[in-house]
Amino acid sequence: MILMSDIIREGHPTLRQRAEQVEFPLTEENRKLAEELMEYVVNSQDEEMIEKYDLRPGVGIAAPQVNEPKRIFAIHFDEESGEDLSIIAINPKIVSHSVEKAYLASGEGCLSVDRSIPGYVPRYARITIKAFDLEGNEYKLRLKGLPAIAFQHELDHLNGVMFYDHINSDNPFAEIENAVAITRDIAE
Ligand code: 4LI
Ligand code: NI
Repeated sequence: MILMSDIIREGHPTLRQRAEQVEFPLTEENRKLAEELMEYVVNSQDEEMIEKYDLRPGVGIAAPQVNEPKRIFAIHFDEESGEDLSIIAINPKIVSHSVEKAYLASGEGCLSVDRSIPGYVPRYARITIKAFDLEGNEYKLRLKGLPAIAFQHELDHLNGVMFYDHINSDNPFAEIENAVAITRDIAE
């Protein structure tokens, strides 16, 4: 299983690389990687597992964060979160997006970033995505709200982009044109 000690932190060059496309059928290694990414996010939202393994909670994690520069990530929102999304995304892409933007009013956090970096991270409010599952079947989804934010955050990791690259360096809390604030807490 993936532990915090397996997660690389900002400054590691893999986080700045463009990750490689994954081929199908999946190798045993890539299947295990994808499943372990999902296992991490599920465990990281479980009080007992957090305590036992000293996990940091997250809703998403991407393969480059465990030093595997491959185009795979997992996103999981517990049913209690009010969101309904649990996906392994392989070779994911955004096929269309809203003009409207959105940002988390509390800012974004990242398992690879051990400090709190204040500021608004502008994202698309709504996206239509395509990705492949473990079996190599392509699927299409429309996402909004927190799932849309998380998807864009994780897709950035596959392109060597960190969330703070998007923060306005002159004024981290500058108003974002045409954007809605997302104020609801993820863990509630
Ligand atoms: C416990 C159990 C306040 C501060 C509010 C915690 C279950 C920040 C928000 C969680 C913030 C769960 C999260 C992300 C933020 C902040 C990610 C807690 C896990 C909140 C997820 C990828 C950005 C996603 C909303 C600096 C590791 N996650 N909070 N951002 N939660 N979590 N991101 N922002 N301010 N990061 O971090 O998984 S997109 Cl679910
Ligand atoms: Ni991250």
